[in-house]
Amino acid sequence: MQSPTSAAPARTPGSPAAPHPAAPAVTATHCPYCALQCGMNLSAGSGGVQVLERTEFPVNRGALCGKGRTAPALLSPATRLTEPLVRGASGQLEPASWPDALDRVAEGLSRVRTAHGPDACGVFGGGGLTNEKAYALGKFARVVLGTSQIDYNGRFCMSSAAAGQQRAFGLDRGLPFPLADVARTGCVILVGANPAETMPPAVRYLTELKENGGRLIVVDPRRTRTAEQADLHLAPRPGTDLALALGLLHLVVAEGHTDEAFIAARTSGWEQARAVAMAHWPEYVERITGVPVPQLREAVRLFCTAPESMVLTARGPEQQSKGTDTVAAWINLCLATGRAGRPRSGYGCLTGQGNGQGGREHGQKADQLPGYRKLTDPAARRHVAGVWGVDPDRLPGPGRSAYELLDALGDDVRALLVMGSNPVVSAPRAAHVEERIRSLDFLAVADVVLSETAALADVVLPVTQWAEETGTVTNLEGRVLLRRRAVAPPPDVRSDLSVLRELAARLGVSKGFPEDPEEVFAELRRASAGGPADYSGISYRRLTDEQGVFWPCPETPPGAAAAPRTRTGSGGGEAPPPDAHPGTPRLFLERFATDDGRARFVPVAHRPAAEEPDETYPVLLTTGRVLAQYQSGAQTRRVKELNAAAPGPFVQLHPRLAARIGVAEGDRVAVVSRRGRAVAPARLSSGIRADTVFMPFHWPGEGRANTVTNPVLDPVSRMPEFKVCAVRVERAELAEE
Ligand SMILES: Nc1nc2c(c(=O)[nH]1)N[C@H]1C(S)=C(S)[C@@H](COP(=O)(O)OP(=O)(O)OC[C@H]3O[C@@H](n4cnc5c(=O)[nH]c(N)nc54)[C@H](O)[C@@H]3O)O[C@H]1N2
Ligand SMILES: Nc1nc2c(c(=O)[nH]1)N[C@H]1C(S)=C(S)[C@@H](COP(=O)(O)OP(=O)(O)OC[C@H]3O[C@@H](n4cnc5c(=O)[nH]c(N)nc54)[C@H](O)[C@@H]3O)O[C@H]1N2
Ligand code: SF4
Ligand SMILES: [Mo]
Repeated sequence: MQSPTSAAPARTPGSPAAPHPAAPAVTATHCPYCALQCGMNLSAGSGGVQVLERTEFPVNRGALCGKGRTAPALLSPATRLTEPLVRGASGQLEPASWPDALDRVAEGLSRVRTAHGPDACGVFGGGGLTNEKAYALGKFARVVLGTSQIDYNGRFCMSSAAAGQQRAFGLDRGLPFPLADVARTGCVILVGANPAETMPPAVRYLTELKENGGRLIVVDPRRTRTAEQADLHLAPRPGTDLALALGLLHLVVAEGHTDEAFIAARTSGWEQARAVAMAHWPEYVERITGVPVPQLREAVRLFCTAPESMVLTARGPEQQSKGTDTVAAWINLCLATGRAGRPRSGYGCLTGQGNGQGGREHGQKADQLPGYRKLTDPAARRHVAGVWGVDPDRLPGPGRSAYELLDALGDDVRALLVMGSNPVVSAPRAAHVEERIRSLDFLAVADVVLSETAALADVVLPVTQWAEETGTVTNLEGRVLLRRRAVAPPPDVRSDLSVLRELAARLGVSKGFPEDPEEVFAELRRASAGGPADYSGISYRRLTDEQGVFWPCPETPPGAAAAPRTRTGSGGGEAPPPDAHPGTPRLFLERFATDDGRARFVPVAHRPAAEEPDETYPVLLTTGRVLAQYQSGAQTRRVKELNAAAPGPFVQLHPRLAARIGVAEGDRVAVVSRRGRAVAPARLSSGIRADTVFMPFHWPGEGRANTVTNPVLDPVSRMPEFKVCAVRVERAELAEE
């Protein structure tokens, strides 16, 4: 078979002209993994696919982490799926033809729909899917299956930050400013984010911040590689960020750092928020968080004496059963000090997946329609139904959130289509989720590799990936980018868009599911027009010429003057066509996106984590990432270099805790919660609180961290509490004897 890594480049919109046969073609594209969406050049020649620097792309300026550098390994037929698989009479997955496999999926879904109604068919998407795929998947669920039961893994990612920003600002875009602004502010509080491992090329903005005289404060229960670079490291108990932020706000007020003019002119709700914060005395906050009062004072001093400052959160404070309120508390701190809606100041969230931002804007979320519209808004339903050519009354209402959907499998929801996620490894209380998935009447998975979830499917559809297809993604800055096809896929894999088109046709909808991503994007533009995330002024053409366009970017009506240009700084890219809207690198500079234009303080109070330590489960578990593995590991565990760097799970614990339970470096330890038990080698480190252990979640099997995690949900965002649960930690042999 022809190797996809040596295949000729395909001609796609924006790809360079056909190269000289001897010269390897070079295509400017983007990494398949995280939300930074680093620019890279791919050279496809007889020697295979090489990753080359793409220094002119402003976000990473040529730098890549090891995952990006080794990404071409995923293109190899030895790594990835190359043909459809169906479960045969023997119970094994066996190769099948595409028509057969697609027929089986259509039959499986129709059977369940006929027997149990449309809501018995579920769809589970992913924040790694391109905008076009996310859009088509949401449309497929609502128009073809007629189901309300669609959600996606982004619910596990930045949903609390999204909900918090919506409440405070009336709009959520990961960062409301280009990442480059971080280097030009005076002080950054980085809360529960470890970019040194999760977005290494972004660390240079923190380095530049310090070179420019700015200060960095890191809030993390572990002294991470990121925390090591901080001027001040606060190490709270997991699950206490809300109290910490309130304690800081208390000190802001007590020490006279509030910006009364800003509060009066641009916010509402201060009195109530202030009253709650004043009840959170520094000593009380020290008791809850374990952060000493002098450190709280120092943080307030650094944050407030800088002329401008920012708070950036990531999964640490967000993946909690009070993540939305915690984000509100950090936003309150910014608002009270006038650090929002101004140049080089503000609150931002570091989104996670390649299209974590765009993936939540175009309709694969349970309550959303394209353009970040609400499924419950009659005007939004009319607009999108108009674009889709269907009766608005026939669009289903909001469905269940991701964990609730997984929990309902086998009961109310009996068939599932998964596209772009591996919940067997990544969902909370994963043993239960796996058992629910096994109890389905029918499971179809479209994936690039045989993930742990795909391995349970009745039908596995092998699909094309990043470098084999063109599509748009929206990075953590809200910058819409064109990821270009650079190589031809193996002959027997098809795109997700083609899968949806074929399934729609088999289920009786023969129009409205084009396979060409540019055609899908053209429809997405219309569907998003006038919505909060307006993409209507963005085209593949513009994305080819410019270094991304920041939404909102409405289409300027012919003859109308273009909106005034916003200063773009070094993050903005080249000039757009003269009559086009320039996009919006910076939000909220004049007004917030609420009805009255004012940002809203939300009066939030501390509450404990859902599970506090007790005699049986005396230790806290928190979870997260390591540099060389990505998410459920479905992709990166298949890359030799990455596996060598991070070969398996571990339990990070403090030497004092290790001594107490009689564990030495490398011993197998069991981490046991009310949900289950995970076992992995001990890694002793004084860089973690002694009341807390940490496990990365990238592996299946006995070291699967999510066997242990707590699926309790945030009441607003429906985010599970991945970052804190109560556990017992013991030598694995003890329990096995
Ligand atoms: N190498 C790598 N990079 C990735 C990914 C990956 O899987 N691997 N995934 C991508 C995705 S989708 C995402 S969402 C991002 C996530 O990026 P990050 O949010 O940076 O990653 P995490 O490791 O989940 O969590 C960050 C830190 O939160 C800390 N933490 C744990 N509990 C708490 C707490 O209660 N409070 C506070 N303040 N901190 C706490 C952890 O110790 C950890 O160091 O990374 C993206 N980049
Ligand atoms: N304990 C714990 N658990 C967590 C977290 C945590 O911090 N702690 N973090 C959570 C977060 S933030 C996230 S984002 C989730 C992520 O967890 P998952 O949703 O499991 O994410 P991935 O491992 O990236 O899975 C993506 C799957 O889609 C496939 N894929 C990639 N590209 C495509 C494509 O274009 N089309 C299709 N059809 N498939 C594709 C990949 O091969 C892979 O199998 O994990 C969550 N789980
Ligand atoms: S930081 Fe993220 S986008 Fe950049 S190379 Fe690494 S994984 Fe890819
Ligand atoms: Mo994520």
